Formats: sequence, C-alpha cells, structure tokens
Amino acid sequence: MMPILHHYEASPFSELVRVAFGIKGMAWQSVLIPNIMPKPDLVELTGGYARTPVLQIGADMHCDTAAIVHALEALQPEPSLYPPPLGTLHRIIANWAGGPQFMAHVGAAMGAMPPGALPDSFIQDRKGRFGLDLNQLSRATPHLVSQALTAAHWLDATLADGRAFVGGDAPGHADLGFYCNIWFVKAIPFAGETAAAMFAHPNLAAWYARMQAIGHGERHEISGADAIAIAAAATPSAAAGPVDAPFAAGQLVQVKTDNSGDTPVTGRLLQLDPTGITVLRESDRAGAVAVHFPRLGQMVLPAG
Ligand SMILES: N[C@@H](CCC(=O)N[C@@H](CS)C(=O)NCC(=O)O)C(=O)O
Repeated sequence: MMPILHHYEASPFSELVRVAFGIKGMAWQSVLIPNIMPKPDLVELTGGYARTPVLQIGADMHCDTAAIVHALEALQPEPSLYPPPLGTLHRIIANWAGGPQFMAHVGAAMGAMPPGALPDSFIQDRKGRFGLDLNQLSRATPHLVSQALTAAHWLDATLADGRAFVGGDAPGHADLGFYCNIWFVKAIPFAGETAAAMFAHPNLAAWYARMQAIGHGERHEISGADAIAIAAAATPSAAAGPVDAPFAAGQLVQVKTDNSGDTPVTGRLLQLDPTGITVLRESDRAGAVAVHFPRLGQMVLPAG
C-alpha cells in the first residue's frame, strides 16, 4: 500500500521524511496540511496528535519521524536507513539532531526574522501550543546560532576523512537528522549569514549537495478527504505486540509527547515496548485506526 505523508512544504521534519522516500526510491502520496491549528482531517485520523509530519499507511497512523522511519523500514527494508557500520547508532544521532539541535536551528533560522515577517496567527499558534515566543526569540538567537554552528563544525569534522555520509558510503537516519536542520536554516533568507557560515565548511557543503541530489522519490498529491477515505476502507495492520508492565494489553491509555502541552491520544494498548507504542482507537469518519508512536519522548498514562 502506498504510504501517505501528511505534511507542509516548509516543515523540516517533513523534509526528513521526504528525503527518506528519496533514499528508498519510494512512491508516496502527499496530503498538504495547515501549518497551524486547526487541522481537522489530521486530528480525525490521529485522535489528537497534530504535529507535522504524520505518515499514514492504510488505517495505520505513524506519529513523529522516529516512528515514521521505523514504519518505512518495515514497509521497504532496502536500502536501509540504518546501514552498517553505524546501524542503530544512526537513531541516537538523529535523536540528538531532532531534539536539542532542532531548537538551535529554529532559533538560527527564525530568530533573524524582522518583526512582521511571520503572520500573527503563526506566532500565536506557536506561543499557545509550544510556549515558543517568536517575538522574543531574537534575544536568544546569538546563543542558538552558536549551538547550530557547533553542530556544523562537528558534522564537517566527521566528514573530514573523506566519507560520503555520516556513517560511511551510504546515507542513513543520522544524515537525515543533520540535513533537515541545515535545510531549514538555508531556506530562510533572513538567516543567510548563519547559512553562509555553515556552508563555509567544505566537507559539509559537499555532503549537503549529495543529500540534496537524492530527491524526494515519486510524489503524488491527494486531499485530506481522500486520505480519510483510504483509512476508512482499510483495517489496521497492527498485530498485537508485547506490552511492558505496569500496563496490560487492551488497557485504555493516553499517549502524549513528553514535556509538551500537546493533546493526548486516547486508545487501547496493542503494543508498548522500547520499539514503540501502538494504540487502537475509533475515528468517526475513518473507523478503527491504529496510532503508532516512538517509545522515546512519549508519556503513557492510564485513562478512563
Ligand atoms: N519529534 C517530532 C517533532 C515534530 C515537530 O515538532 N514538527 C513541527 C514542524 S517541523 C511541528 O509540529 N510544528 C507545529 C505544527 O506543524 O503544527 C518528530 O520527529 O516528528
């Protein structure tokens, strides 16, 4: 079944997945979603998770790039996004790039914007949902730029022995993590000075060109209503997996991004172990859907 990416063009985490499709040479369907709330079609499918991106495979929704990459590996194992010799270490590096380093790159990219460059609705959305005050970001920007430039220095040093990608000859999840952060800074013209400092690193610049050349695979546009119809016609593929104590299979739980004010997703546990979390829920318009999360970074609480 062709995977469906719910995303918007300017989203760095979405770019990570689009290039993952490129590495795997996959065909995929694209649903463009709003970059602020409300997102009625997306939330209908996920049960509350509203971050970007989300990957849909039939009636299975994969929330967060960590769960998305995991699902893509299962759907099409080759070429792997965890090539040797790094293997699983790719995941650890990508987690660092998508965690602390993500905020540094947001600051480097958006902190340089003059007042009025962003619509007020966007500023209010990010303040209300994430406590991110974009109007105050410029004060923290020099520090955040220094953190992003340190990562650029490390990446360049990693590549200095002539390797093509972070782990050697083949690109993987770690490359995607670094790439989408730098891509975001490069995309914002106001951040030109920081981008220039990053691209002054010759190994980084050559690696970036290799990553960019990978492309996005084969993209086909569909609507949010199409995606809901596809989910309604499918049944969740999720086979029940292990459920770690103190939780039990079938238990009603809430899953929520740690340290966030995000809306929790409520459903019955199908799986809960270090490889991920899956809950089953009913959607009014799509019927039974399975919603998948990574274990790291998600809080699970008993519900009901
Ligand atoms: N840990 C998540 C983070 C996703 C995330 O924070 N995405 C940003 C956009 S790139 C977001 O959701 N922004 C708010 C929105 O799109 O409504 C992942 O890896 O997918």
